[in-house]
Amino acid sequence: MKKLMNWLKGPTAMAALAGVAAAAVVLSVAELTGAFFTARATPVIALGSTFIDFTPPWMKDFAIATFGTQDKAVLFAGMGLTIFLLACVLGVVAYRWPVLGAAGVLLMGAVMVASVVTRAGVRPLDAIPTLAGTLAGLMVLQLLVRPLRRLSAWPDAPADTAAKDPERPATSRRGFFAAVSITATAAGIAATGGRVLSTARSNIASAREALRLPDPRRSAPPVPAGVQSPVAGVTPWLTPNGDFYRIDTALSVPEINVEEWELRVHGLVEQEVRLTFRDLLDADLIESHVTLTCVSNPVGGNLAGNARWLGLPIREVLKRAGPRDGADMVLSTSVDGFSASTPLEVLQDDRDAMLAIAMNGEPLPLEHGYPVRMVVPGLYGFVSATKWLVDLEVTRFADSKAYWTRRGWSERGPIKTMARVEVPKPFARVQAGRVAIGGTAWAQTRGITMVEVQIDNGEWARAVLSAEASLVTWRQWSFDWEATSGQHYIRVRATDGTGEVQTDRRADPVPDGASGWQAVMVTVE
Ligand SMILES: Nc1nc2c(c(=O)[nH]1)N[C@H]1C(S)=C(S)[C@@H](COP(=O)(O)O)O[C@H]1N2
Ligand SMILES: [Mo]
Repeated sequence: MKKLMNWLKGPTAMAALAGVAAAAVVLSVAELTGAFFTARATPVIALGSTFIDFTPPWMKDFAIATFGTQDKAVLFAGMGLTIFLLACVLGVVAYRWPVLGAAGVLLMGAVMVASVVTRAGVRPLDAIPTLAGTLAGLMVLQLLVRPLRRLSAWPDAPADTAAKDPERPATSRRGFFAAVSITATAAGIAATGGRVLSTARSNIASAREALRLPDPRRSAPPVPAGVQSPVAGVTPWLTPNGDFYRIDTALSVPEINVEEWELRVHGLVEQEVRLTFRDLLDADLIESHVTLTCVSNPVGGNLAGNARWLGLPIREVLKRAGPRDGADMVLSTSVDGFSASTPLEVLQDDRDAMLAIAMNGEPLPLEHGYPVRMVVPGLYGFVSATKWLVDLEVTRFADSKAYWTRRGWSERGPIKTMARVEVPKPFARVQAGRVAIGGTAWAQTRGITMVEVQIDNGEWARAVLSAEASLVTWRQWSFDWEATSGQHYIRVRATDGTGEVQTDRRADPVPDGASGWQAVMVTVE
C-alpha cells in the first residue's frame, strides 16, 4: 500500500498524468480550431466513425442488443478510456525516452489525420484541426515531462521527504502540478469555446425551424378511430418525433444547408436528374403513415416507430431519369457516406416509397435525416431508409454493394412479421383475476390479420385487433386474461395479410432480421 502511494507520488505516475494533460490539449485544440471546419473533421468523431465502419456485424448486433440506442454513448465512453490509457503510456514513454515519446505522439497524430481525411465529404484541409491539436499536445508534453527528469534523480525517496532534503527540487513538484492544472483548465476552456463557437456558427437548426412546409397534393388517409390498443401502457400508435428510435452510424449529426442541398440521380438512366430542395417543395407531395423498423430489432424489441411522412414518391423522380434495361437496384447514399441498396421495383410500385421532408408535420428532425431521407414501406431501414440523402445511383445488385451488405448483412431486407407484448412487462407482478395484455404487431405491406396469445402451453387464443390504418403501419391488439396465481409465460404471434403465421424459428438479427415468438414471464400473486 505504502509502495503504491509512493509510486503514485513518484515521477512515473506524474509522467502519466502529463500524458493525459497533453491528450486533453490535443483534443481541445482540435475542437477549438475544428469549429471552423466540418464536425466530422474533429479527431474523436473521425476515429469513432472509423471504428464503427470496421465494426463486424456480430459486434454491431451485440452493441445494439446490449446498449440499444445508447450505443453511441457507450462507444464514446470506451474511446475515452482508451485515449486515457494511451495517454498515460505515452506520458511515461516521453519521460523515459524523449525521442520515442515524441515519435509516439506524432504517430497518433498521423493515425488521427488518416482517419479524418478518409471520411466521406471531408476535404484534405479538414486535417488542420487535428494537426494543430497534435503539435500543441506535443509541445505541452515536452514542457511537462522535462522537469520530471530532474526529479527522477531521487527515484526511491518518497516525495514527501523532499522538504527535508535540501538537494531535492521540491518546488519543481509543486510547479509540475500547477502546470498540469493550468493545462487542464486551458484545455477545458478551449473545448468549451470550440463547442460554443461551432454551435454559433451553425445555423442549420434555426434554418430548419424557419422552414415552411407545403401542403400535400394528397393528404394521408384519415386515421380510423380505435387504432390505439385500449390497454393502458401500450406504445402510442403514432410515435412522437422525440420518442422515435434513432439508429445510424453518424457520431455527429450531419448538418446540411437546404440552399446547397442537391440530389443527384444517375447511373443506369436515360438522363441524369438533379433535384434541389426548392424543386422538392414545389413538387406534388404526398403524405402517409408508415412504420419504420430496424433489422437489429430483437424479438420483443422497440426499434420500430410509426410516423406521418410528407414527401415526393421516388417513382416520380425515377420516371424522369428513366432507368435503363438491366438495372435492378438503387443505391442511395447519405452525405456522410452511409449507403443502402433498394430493389428498383420496390421504389417504382404503388407502395409510395418517398423522398421524405417532414415527419409528423414538422421538417425532419436533424437526427432523422434533415432535410431529406428515404421512407420505403416494407423494408428494414438498413436497405432503404437513407437519412441525409444526397445521391441515388440506379445500378444492379451484381455491380454494387451497400454499407451494411459489405459488412455481412443481407443484400435485401423485407420486414419480417412480428408481434410484441408491451403490457405486462417481462417479470412483472400482477394480481390474480382479469389481466389486460396488449401490444403491437407489424408486417408492413402485408398487414396484420390476426394476433394470437398463448398462456404457458395452452391453446392459442385470438387477441382483439385494434383498427387497421393501412397495410404499411403497425397494428395494435389486446387480450383479456383470467390469471391464476403462479408463474406464467405469455406468448404471442401474428398472422400477416397473406395468411402466413409468424414463424417460431428463432433467428438473430444478423443477417436479415430476428424471428421467433416473444415469451414474457410474469408472476401472478
Ligand atoms: N445516413 C444514414 N441513414 C440511415 C442509417 C445510417 O446509419 N446512416 N441507418 C439506417 C437504419 S439501419 C435504420 S433502422 C434507419 C433508422 O431511421 P431512424 O433513425 O430515423 O429511426 O435509418 C437508416 N438510415
Ligand atoms: Mo437499422
